[in-house]
Amino acid sequence: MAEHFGNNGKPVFDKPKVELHVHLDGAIRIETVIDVAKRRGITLPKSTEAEMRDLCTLKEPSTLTEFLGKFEHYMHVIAGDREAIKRIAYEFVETKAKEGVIYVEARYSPHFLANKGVDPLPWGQKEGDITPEDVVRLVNQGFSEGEKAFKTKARSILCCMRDMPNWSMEVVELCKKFSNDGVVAIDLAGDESKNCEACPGHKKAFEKAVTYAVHRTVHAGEVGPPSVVREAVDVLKAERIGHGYHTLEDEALYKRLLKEDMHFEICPVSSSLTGACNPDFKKHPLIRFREDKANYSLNTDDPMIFNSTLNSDYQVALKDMGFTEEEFKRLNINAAKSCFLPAKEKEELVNQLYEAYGMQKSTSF
Ligand code: PRH
Ligand code: ZN
Repeated sequence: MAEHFGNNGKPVFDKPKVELHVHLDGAIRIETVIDVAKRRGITLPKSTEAEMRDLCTLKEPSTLTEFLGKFEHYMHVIAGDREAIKRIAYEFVETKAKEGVIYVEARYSPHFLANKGVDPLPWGQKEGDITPEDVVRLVNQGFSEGEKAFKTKARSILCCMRDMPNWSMEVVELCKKFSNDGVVAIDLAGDESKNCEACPGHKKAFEKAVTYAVHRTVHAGEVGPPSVVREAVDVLKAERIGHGYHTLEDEALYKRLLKEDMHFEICPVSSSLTGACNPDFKKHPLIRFREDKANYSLNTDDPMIFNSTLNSDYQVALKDMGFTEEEFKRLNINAAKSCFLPAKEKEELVNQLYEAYGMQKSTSF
């Protein structure tokens, strides 16, 4: 029987947190999708909220490919609509603030939310007037209004998609253009099970990212083999790894990354439902990462599709893996230290956590 991650009660770590791996488009409220669909006169595949929720969420361990198919049920509602794009960004900050997150890096593909200047136009949309650059501006607006209202800071990571290498150069140019304005890094997301090696388009974009001093994270070793992680680090020059569970299958690579203090963005609930890891949390790679005092964070990935909150991921760590309050503090400080904010802002964030946790800066774990 699958766990129920939804309505999950009291926070297990009721202290300020940092989240580094969450997709904006996987964290939309289903109520918002329904509301926007009504306003735009878009017919949804299901007529009630409960049925829509059922359609859009994964309840049992599945595959990454099936999981990625869930976006098709609702992305056409939000994409290509200024008000909706800004709204999901604003509401996202509200949700994160409620979860006790004080700093979040949210990722999305600007192309997936646009309806102009994108080839092919996603989600069967008709050509409109919102370019990928407009999308970035709209998300920025939603985030900064959200920050003012809810006091949680949100920054963007722009995603290249594994099966859309022709979008990637534009993604890195957008990262550069908005580098002092809301965007902190580039990512490579999508179906690693189908595209094991990064296409030349991605390699070129990540090379450009290095020359532009744009920070880099890559989804790798989520479902793919350790070679994908090696490529992410050695070729794409990733500074953080999204998921990275399968790194453990190559002991030499794992040891090397431990030594280099590579940050792993771990998403426990996600990994059980996408089939990335054994759904038995007692056998989860996170246990090894913790034993080795690796540098990692805990993240939701796509809470709407997993019907989860950040607390679900902390709950799994507490109940199934015996995590302690001290480990929760340590991993959040590591997350803050590995975030992509400029140095001064990062230092402020790290200090904020030390203070909230009642710890000395010199504390070693
Ligand atoms: N692994 C790979 N790709 C993912 C994941 C998962 O962590 N979650 C979302 N995505 C993809 C979706 O296609 C989404 O539309 C896109 O990343 C940009 O957010
Ligand atoms: Zn992800």
